[in-house]
Amino acid sequence: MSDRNRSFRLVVNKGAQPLSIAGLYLVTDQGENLVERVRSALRGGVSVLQYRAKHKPPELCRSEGSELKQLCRSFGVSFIVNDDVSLARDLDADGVHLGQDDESVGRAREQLGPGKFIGKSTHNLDEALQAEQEGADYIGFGAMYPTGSKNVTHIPGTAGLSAIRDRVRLPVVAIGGITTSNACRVIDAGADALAVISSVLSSPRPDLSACELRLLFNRQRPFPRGTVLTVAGSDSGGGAGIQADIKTITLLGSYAASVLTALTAQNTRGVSSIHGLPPSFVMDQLDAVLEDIPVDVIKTGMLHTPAIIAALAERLTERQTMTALVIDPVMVAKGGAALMECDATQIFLKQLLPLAYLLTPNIPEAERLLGTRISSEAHMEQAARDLHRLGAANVLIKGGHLAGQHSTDILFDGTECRSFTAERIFTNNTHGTGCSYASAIAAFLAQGEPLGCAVKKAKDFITAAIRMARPLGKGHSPINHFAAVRQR
Ligand code: 3NM
Repeated sequence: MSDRNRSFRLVVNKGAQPLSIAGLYLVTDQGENLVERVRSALRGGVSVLQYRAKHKPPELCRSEGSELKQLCRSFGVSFIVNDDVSLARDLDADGVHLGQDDESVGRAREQLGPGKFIGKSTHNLDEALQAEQEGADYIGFGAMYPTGSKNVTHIPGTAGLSAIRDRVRLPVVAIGGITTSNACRVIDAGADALAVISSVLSSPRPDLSACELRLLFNRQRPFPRGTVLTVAGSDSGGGAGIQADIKTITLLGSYAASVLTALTAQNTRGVSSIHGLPPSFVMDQLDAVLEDIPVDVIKTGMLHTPAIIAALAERLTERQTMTALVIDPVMVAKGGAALMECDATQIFLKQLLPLAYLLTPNIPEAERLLGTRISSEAHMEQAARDLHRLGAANVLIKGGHLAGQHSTDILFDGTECRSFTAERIFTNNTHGTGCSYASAIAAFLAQGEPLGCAVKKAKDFITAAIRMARPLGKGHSPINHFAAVRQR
């Protein structure tokens, strides 16, 4: 792929951002509440919307198409019409996508005029080269996998995609059966865009599914790869909090931005005092970062007060686009100091937890959030399911507080539970473990790793960092971020 010419044809949309065919390409389905589901998906990070209105009456196509086009305009998303060149022209769409049986690229270009995208569905190298010769701007290529959304007869798959990739200069939009579980393979095979219907539009949370798929494209970027914003408290001892987060994120190869919620006077023996920051100043920091720096993942740690939690939840809900949120529900320091005020729990449960892409409680935190006792892996699994029911899309319960030769964490993604097991290291030198683990997961997500891989890599990192901790101070020594990264 090294000498691939990715000279995308760009069109400028009425003075707004240049549009391109890359990233997440959403194709519409025939289900109910289409506009609302598309709105949610656009919030999650769609780059291109293709309106595919099979068997709908022309009047409905015009009104629904027009509404979807306006929605795309407000998000800066390219709006493409499937098959129907006249509809594309009437709606002043950004382009049209043609099937093999539709009219020619040249004819469509004549009707739409210059500066519009024309895409063509292809299933093999000959069709792809033919589309290029005809003057298409991009090709659709599929199917990648069997799918229930269309009766596909050709399945060239990722092997077929790799085989055509270096022979075709146009952007390639891979399609067919793409899900969060297989999308990495399709991107790694050379897709410039992923076209999906069901994995986003049949999801109970189109925004989260779109956000998850969009993040995977970061795997193509150079290092430092991806940006994580940590919202947490300062630990003057440097072992936990914002200091641990920034070390972890930076050493693992992502860019770290930070918003401070509180300053703690702290060392390895404990917290001696806390100076909370005014919620309005916490929000000023958040706004300053988000209005300027493209943040891929937000990670939260010590949020301290109900007012900060409520303000953060409100800001994140108001934003036009969604950013993946990893919440480490920090409540009590190792020495017993309260890092979340007691009356904050209800606000946290009601307002912030439902915004979580991933929630990462340890056992005492999960117990406090749910008001139950957790003393086995079966209880952990139940707790993960219960916290998912309260609104967190994915829940990782960390088993470090149980006994035994192994330390097992349980991830529930709304469908299945997965275990992540490592040797238990019998040590007191664990200061900063929770902050660093959640930051490592956030960094790997920002680098385009799917959730299961991000957790596995982060677990390996944190286990090594605990194993290689060196005595420092008179209490719980901090983990060794530097040595753990060198060992990878
Ligand atoms: N075209 P889903 S596969 C519209 O192979 C379409 O040309 C295909 O839907 C092709 O993301 C397909 O739900 C359906 O699998 C894609």
